[in-house]
Amino acid sequence: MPANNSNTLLQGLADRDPRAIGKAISVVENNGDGVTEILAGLDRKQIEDVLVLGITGPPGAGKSTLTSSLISQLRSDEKRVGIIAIDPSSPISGGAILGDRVRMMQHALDQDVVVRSMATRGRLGGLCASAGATVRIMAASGCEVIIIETVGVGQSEMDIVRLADITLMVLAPGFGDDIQAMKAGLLEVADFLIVNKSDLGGADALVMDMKQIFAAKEEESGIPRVLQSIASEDKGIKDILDGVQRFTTYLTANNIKVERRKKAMQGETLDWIFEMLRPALTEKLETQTDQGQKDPRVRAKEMIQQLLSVD
Ligand SMILES: Nc1nc2c(ncn2[C@@H]2O[C@H](COP(=O)(O)OP(=O)(O)O)[C@@H](O)[C@H]2O)c(=O)[nH]1
Ligand SMILES: [Mg+2]
Repeated sequence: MPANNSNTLLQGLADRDPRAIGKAISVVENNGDGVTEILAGLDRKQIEDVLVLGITGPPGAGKSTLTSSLISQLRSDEKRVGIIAIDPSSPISGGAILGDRVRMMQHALDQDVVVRSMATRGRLGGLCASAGATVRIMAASGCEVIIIETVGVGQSEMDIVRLADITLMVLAPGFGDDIQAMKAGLLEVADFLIVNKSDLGGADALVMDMKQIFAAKEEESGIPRVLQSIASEDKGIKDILDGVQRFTTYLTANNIKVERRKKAMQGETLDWIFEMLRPALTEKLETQTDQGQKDPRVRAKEMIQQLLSVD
């Protein structure tokens, strides 16, 4: 893409032109012409200021319903919102995606709701390589809050969570097995635990259970981290956004947001280094005639030394 086309696209982002936003995201997803110019030209201040919320939890807990309610509330607060839906590759939630689309339709005509879905499969060992760039493009197009909805707590979801400033884990009564399976990873990734479907029996017991797990976290910041919602009735949504707001202030005041971002950028940079080096290194390996005569670890060390000695 000639430089002036990249500039036109960047101007389109600044103008919040939906076609420019879609085009820019497609260019980064496909590693297309002009990708470097576009990514380098994004407004850093807007990227710095945006709030990225990660929403995760087992399929069926109500993540999409909650996301939709959060969008409605954020829109009535006049915030421009970006949504990145990570389409899980597993067939188990295939049906849910269709449901999400229907629910998302109520925001479809709103120019201040920017929606993009992406698949997890196939890139960087399952994680979605362009999610970070998509966040930044949305930020540059004026989105103030970006919600990333993903499923479960597998490795690729953990990597998506890495992109979020604040992570909300959605649970619901009746998800006992999922919750048991997740407990170990839970404390690591979640900032807030949302007990959704609080209209159903068992919600209070689940809240008590979760409060125990989150006691230390709550004490540390003085902000309640276990919250309840009935997403299907838009209940509890204000409290969640209130908590998120207070927690954002806490993170910023303690330099934690900056630290989280820094770690995320380091991780993403490393991912891209591996992604970009792999084809060149594969080719180099194939031209080596002494195949099988050296231990792979020894050869890897030699190749890295060669790489690092080049300026
Ligand atoms: N009773 C009840 N049902 C809900 C609530 N929130 C969502 N649901 C329903 O739970 C199902 C799964 O919700 P969905 O948002 O697709 O879950 P996801 O797979 O986590 O995205 C849908 O049928 C929703 O209508 C709630 O607060 N109470
Ligand atoms: Mg969903």
